[in-house]
Amino acid sequence: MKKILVIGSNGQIGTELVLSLRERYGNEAVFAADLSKSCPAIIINGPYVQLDVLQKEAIREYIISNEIKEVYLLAALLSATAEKNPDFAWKLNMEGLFTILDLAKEKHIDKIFWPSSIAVFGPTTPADKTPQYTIMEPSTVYGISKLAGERWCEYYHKKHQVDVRSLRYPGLISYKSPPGGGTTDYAIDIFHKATAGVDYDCFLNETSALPMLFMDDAIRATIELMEAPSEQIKIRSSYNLAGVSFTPKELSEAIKKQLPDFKITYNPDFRQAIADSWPNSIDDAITEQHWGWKPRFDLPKIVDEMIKNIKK
Ligand code: NAD
Ligand code: AKB
Repeated sequence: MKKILVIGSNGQIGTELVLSLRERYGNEAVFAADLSKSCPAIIINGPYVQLDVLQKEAIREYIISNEIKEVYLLAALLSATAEKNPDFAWKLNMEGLFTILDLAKEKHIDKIFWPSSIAVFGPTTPADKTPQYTIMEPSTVYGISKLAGERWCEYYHKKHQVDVRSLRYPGLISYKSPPGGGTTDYAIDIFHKATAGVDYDCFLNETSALPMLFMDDAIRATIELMEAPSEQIKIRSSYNLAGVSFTPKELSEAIKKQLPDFKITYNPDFRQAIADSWPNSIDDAITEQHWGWKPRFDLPKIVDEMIKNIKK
């Protein structure tokens, strides 16, 4: 039995990734790890351990003694939280990555998944249908850490044959666990307000188009990438990943088709500048070519799923 560790298991992605990996590989094969002492009820169906990714020796000892062979490293500060604490964001987002890359370099781990983000792009990047290879001058500490991480992943792969795989996730939309402090979080908050019959005051302006992806697609992409034969993974920095692209106004119009009384107002805050520096939409043609990626959820389908499940 291949043993898998998900670090940052209690977050927006970790919760759903742990559940999907356990369905696929068995509950006992997938170890969840996060800062909190107790395991959240939603992932209680398998092993859980309290681990701080910044405690390098504890992480090394846990992975080596439990013979963990695959690591999904999700622990990070996201864009909005990172801007409030840039020093710590840089430390958290980089140090954990080095600890895991080094374990793979020393052959303790066979495979790593580490997520990048559309935040690697910046204000000088072509904003529409942003290609895989383009100008990358991120202006947020989060984006800088993700771009540096991408370069280190590629470096460890080339120099030390580390099997590290990565996706540039867009904003991820989900209902099972709350988002962790990003700029795209509005596209989740809005559904909770709309289904509760409450007006939504959006922290981005009505015309801010951003790339987004439904969580089911993101989890499927992650598992497909990790299961693809190594020779198909020709990009070892990180792959562009596209789903849908919409503005807050377009999203609110789509919600109003189901909840006609829903009202939105706009009150942009510091996150507007972050959104303005990111692409409007992503071109992931190379990703599709290399390992066959295709999203399944368009905007109407996302709206249906979000409203239906939040109401439940
Ligand atoms: P999140 O904030 O919801 O979850 C992160 C988890 O990491 C939390 O449960 C937190 O407790 C844990 N964590 C923080 N510090 C830790 C530490 N020192 N040791 C162990 N665990 C720690 O974030 P998420 O949305 O699930 O994102 C996961 C990863 O995916 C991040 O690297 C993020 O940059 C990336 N990503 C997310 C999105 C998105 O829209 N959610 C988009 C692009 C990239
Ligand atoms: C954020 O908004 O910070 C994240 C991301 C796109 O990386 N959702």
